[in-house]
Amino acid sequence: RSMATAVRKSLTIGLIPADGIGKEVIPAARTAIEAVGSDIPPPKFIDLIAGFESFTRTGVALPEETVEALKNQCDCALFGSVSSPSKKVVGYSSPIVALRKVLDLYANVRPVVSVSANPGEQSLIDLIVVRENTECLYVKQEQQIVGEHGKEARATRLITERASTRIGKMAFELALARPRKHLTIIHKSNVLSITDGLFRESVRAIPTNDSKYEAVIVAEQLVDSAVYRLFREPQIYDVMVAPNLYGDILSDAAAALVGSLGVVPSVNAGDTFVMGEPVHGSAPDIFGQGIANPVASIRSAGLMLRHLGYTRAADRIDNAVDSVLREGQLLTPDLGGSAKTQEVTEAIVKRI
Ligand code: GGG
Repeated sequence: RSMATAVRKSLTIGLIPADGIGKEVIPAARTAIEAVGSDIPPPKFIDLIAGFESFTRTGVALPEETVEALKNQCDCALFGSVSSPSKKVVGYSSPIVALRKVLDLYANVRPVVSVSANPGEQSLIDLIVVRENTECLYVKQEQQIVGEHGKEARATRLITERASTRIGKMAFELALARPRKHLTIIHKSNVLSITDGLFRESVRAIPTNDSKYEAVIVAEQLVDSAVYRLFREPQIYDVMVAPNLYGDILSDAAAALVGSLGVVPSVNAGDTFVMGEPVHGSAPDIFGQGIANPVASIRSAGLMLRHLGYTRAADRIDNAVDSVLREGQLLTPDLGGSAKTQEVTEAIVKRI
């Protein structure tokens, strides 16, 4: 689904590497964008700050200047990865979760695609996880009290008809544009009949209210059995739409089917803005060694350009990545090789 291509004299892209290997792979994505030349308007890059490191340095995880620059100066953005601590840190809140909300980037579109043996051949795995990006348990309304039997922790899970319908529409649009036109709604409404029930009903109602989606074949699946079937027979899936937490987990799991989290891209998309983001996290265990896989970020840049309507540029990026992966000579350690981030980036850029 492409955002209408406005005629632009230049394309201003906010770069937010954030934490850990985000600092190594976002520069790689920038190089790939620069390599597409006249297939996009001349790119201008604005370096922006966010992350846990920013919080420890300045006390602010998502500076106001970053949000203002994204809203007022940028056409799109690329986000790297963030290292939020697993324990509550007073005053800290995840900047990526906040950014998705403040920019109303309500859809996280995560294509999980294996590289085919030969160019032009059908990929064995070719699915898209469409993850709702603004609510579910990620509203982060948690509290702990001391009850009759000791500590009790509670979290609010928010599901609204509005958010479920708009993510559902995004998923229907994506399914409609694909050859199989198949959509699976993921939920757990046998247990969570009110929250997941509303998600399921809202998505199910979409083709009833709009005949243009009648061509889409709709299936549904409980999230636990969806994970099982994803591992057993991934080829049954085409587009999967899920509430926030299930979508997060499903897409990381699906990444295992295509080699590594290091190759899976995403875009955070709203109606007026798009932000590319690799699905992987900040990988503190390998940060600083120059061995992070740049593919997920480079593909995220391509996906972002595709979303903006720059199809040729996006195709060139995807084809270059596929060709390097297919040749298999330059692979980072997550894919069993020993190549460095920079070597893989240079090989991709050469092919773009
Ligand atoms: N690029 C995806 C990413 O950073 N994943 C790690 C993640 O989801 N972190 C959430 C957080 O740290 O707040």
